[in-house]
Amino acid sequence: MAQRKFYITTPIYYPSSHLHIGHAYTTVYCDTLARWHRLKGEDVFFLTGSDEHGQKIERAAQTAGKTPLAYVDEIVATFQALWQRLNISYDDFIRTSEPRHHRVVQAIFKQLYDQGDIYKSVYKGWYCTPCESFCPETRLVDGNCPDCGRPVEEVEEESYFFRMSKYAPALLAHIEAHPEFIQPGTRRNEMVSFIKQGLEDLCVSRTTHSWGIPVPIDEGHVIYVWIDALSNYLTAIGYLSDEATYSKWWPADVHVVGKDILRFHTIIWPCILMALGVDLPKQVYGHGWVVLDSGKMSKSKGNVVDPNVLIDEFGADAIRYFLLREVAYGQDAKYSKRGLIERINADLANDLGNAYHRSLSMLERFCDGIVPAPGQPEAQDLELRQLAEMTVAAVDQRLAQLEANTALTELWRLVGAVNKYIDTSEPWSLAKDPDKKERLNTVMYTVMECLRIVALLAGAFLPETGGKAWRQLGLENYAEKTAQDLTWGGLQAGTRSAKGEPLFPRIDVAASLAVEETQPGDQGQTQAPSGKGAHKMSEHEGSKSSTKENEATLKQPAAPQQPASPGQPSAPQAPKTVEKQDDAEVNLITIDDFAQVQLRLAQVEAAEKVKGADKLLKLQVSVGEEKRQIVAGIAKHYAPEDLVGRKIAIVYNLKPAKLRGEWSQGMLLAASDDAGNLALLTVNEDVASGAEIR
Ligand code: ME8
Repeated sequence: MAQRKFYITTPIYYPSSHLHIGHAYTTVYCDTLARWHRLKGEDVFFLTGSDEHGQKIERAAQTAGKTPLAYVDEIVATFQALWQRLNISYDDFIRTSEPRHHRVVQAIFKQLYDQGDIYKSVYKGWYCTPCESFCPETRLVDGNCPDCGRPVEEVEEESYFFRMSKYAPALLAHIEAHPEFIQPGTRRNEMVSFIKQGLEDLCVSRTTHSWGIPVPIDEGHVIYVWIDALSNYLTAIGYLSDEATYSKWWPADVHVVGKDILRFHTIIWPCILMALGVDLPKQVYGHGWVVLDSGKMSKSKGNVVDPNVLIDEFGADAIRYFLLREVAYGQDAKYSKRGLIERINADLANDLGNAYHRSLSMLERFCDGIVPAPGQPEAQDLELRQLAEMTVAAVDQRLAQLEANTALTELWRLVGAVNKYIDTSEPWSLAKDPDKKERLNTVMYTVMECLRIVALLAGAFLPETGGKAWRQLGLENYAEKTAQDLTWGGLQAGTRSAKGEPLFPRIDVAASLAVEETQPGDQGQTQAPSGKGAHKMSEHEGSKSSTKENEATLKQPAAPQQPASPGQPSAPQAPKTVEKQDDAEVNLITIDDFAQVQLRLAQVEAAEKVKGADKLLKLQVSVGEEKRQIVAGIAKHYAPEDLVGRKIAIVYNLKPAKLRGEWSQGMLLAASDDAGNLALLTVNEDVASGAEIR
């Protein structure tokens, strides 16, 4: 059977300014689809590029004292650098200033002119330079552009026009016959009613600037934006230059755009294509906006979020994950730095990172780091296997429906199920009983095989992480894997794992937001934290603090000697000098100091001794939905089995640290007296695990 092809495009972005996370979203989204279709063994062509002509760029270059080409060269280089940092796997980057594109655009213009679909007339009306768009007076909003809200300029000039109105009936018929053509479906009616209002002929040339492709039959004119820009989708695949390549890829399987330019792609572009006698793209998907709390990102508001700054701080995959996860199909999504960090901590560090880290740790401890051969599966093993198989199908189905966010939800359901399976099958208990070796092997194999499948599935969304996870499992040649490798049982017994650092360190929310607070010009859209509420979100990060340091912490009393009560005013009402003296003597802290320590109730799910450390116990606890491991110096006072099921108080936002090679993600609280008695702090009433202690 012939190999299926998949041709996907992003919009070509204007190099009039730098790209922000909205542009990054579109491109990451397309990259995910491209990678997924490649994994499925399809022949993929993924196109992106830059839309370089026009008055706006000409003016910006003038202001910068550069030629337009020198100006765009510099900015386009930053686009390409950003795509490299985000691991965008495009097959071609088209620049509209390239000669290959000039030839195609001029030929298209000439054909349309020769067949009478382009004619010369006079344009009189309103023009929005930022949008590169003419606007009928009836659409102006308070005299401003209806799309961007900025002032329009009145222009009158001789122009060429494309007879778009002529193609309206055929376009309507096409939309009706192909309901999948405009995505999301909710936007289809909007487009249909726009067409039904009557399409005006489209102005396709300008004389007010010269930075563009000259009209082939009239040197005083340059071809105006949409014929120039939209034709990039044809140029890049060899239209009019390489028939075989062109007919291999066209029609495009999906043009992905933001909702701002859906109309251009579902009305102007199809009309041009119909006039040329070229098939229409199979689908055009207009996704929603990435917006800020303060509304839309815009240069003039000074609130655009630079993806480079976020990649510097959190890495490419964290940004990719956030964008793909937050933007629901056809909907707008909010970006805030806090939201980003919460996603990283909850989904990447806790769920995904923890699943690998704890599993690989157990494989090392219980199986010498070598994947064992499984024994007879039990019901819960088969259930997990079934879920893994269903997840492969579900991710595929969601991506076929262009829903990257729900595809991730499906994948995370599997990650969550792996964590739960570990909790309930308790490999640490099985490992203690030599009679249960076969059961342990089955459990460990099931876990590792799930994680192998997760690593492959994750690659389309998080290419760096997928590869890293794959290597930690001891596997090779990640880039060469295909959907066939998603079949259950692909993991060979005997594979030696290579556990490394956790895939995602936890981020300290308060510290990260505090950096932002000190750099107001940087990511000015996010509110700086203040007061107790802000600290409540604080979580701890992957830490390099030494074992020694943490053991010292464990031995110290958990609470200050004279803790401030929650109702206490934040500073004593006394003269400053006295206050200072008192503070020093009794080690007073303010209520704000206290608020920095997050205390939570946790439930002990499992406990065991730490090998080679007679004072330490290792507890698996749940804090609400979250699973953590805590190592505590209480082995002399409690037997592991006495702790299971107990609710204990923990310091929730302590930096994780390693104790005798084991991660401790928090600290439990205990009271101890001089006689050597020790008792864990717990609650007498039924309060849910995860509850805050204040
Ligand atoms: O329109 N949220 O280029 P452009 C999500 N050159 N996506 C966003 C976004 C946001 N806040 N802001 C921008 C042009 N985008 C033309 C396109 S195509 C033949 C010509 C994304 O630089 C989204 O994909 O203004 C939007 O359509 C595109 O960037 C606009 O990029």
